[in-house]
Amino acid sequence: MSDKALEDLRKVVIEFDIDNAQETARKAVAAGVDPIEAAKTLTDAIRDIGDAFGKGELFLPDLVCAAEVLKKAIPIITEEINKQGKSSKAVGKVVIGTVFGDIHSIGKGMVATLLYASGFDVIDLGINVKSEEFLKAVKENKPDILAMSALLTTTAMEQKNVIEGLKKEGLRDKVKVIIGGSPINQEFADSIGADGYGATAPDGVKVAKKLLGI
Ligand code: B12
Repeated sequence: MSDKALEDLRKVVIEFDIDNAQETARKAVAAGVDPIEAAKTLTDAIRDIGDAFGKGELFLPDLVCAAEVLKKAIPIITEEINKQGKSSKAVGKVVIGTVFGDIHSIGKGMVATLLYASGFDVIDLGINVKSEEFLKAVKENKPDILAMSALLTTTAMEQKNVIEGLKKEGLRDKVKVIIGGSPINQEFADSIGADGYGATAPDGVKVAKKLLGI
């Protein structure tokens, strides 16, 4: 039953079936599918769409429709993750956002959800977040961790701009910085002076906890 539910979730993405996205996600939850597994299935499916777009086999409207499917399905899955996961006491505070020039929200949203479900207080600044806005949020909220997402090779360097801004403002040693997004890897994270990198949302939680010694 749960394999069929996962198959159906994959199908709504690759068939751009926006109308059935919510219903399919609800059915998956009702069938008792592990919500993390469900989120991974949706992610893998949209990555395949992205790869086909990268190869010129699909076009921008296809990306938009696949993203719409995820936007409808993910909230139902994340609600379930939250229901199952949230512990009562905050283990730390995170400010998170997608960097300036970048409007990709889905991966950042998943990282935010899993951090929340793992007990972190999460302040989500959204997408297209300017360096100044990250710095202001760090000053005002004093988070333990600043998490940044970038999905474009052209916006990845924005993560470095923010780290440089933290240094200029004397804030660099007050917050741990973690980064992620499809063009990011450990080597890049090291090269811009980030404290951690996660390839997936669960990795993000692991690295955040490790940095705080939890
Ligand atoms: C959906 C999508 C869109 C949607 C976004 C909708 C939305 N609300 O997010 C729309 C259609 C708007 C879009 C637009 C564009 N896109 Co787009 N998009 C994608 C696609 C297919 C999927 C992204 C996604 O949501 N994946 C699912 C999530 C769950 O995965 P994820 O984002 O990678 O996040 C995971 C990890 O990376 C990690 N993670 C992410 N952030 C963080 C942060 C931290 C701290 C940590 C620890 C971990 C972490 O955890 C997440 C969960 O496991 C990708 C393909 C791909 N392979 O990524 C292309 C892709 C990213 N897009 C691409 C492009 C080119 C564009 C456009 C420029 C297209 C255009 N010509 O206009 C615009 C750019 C707009 C802009 N200024 O940002 C390229 C980027 C190429 C490059 N290397 O720069 C890709 C790779 C497609 C391709 N193969 O060419 N896109």
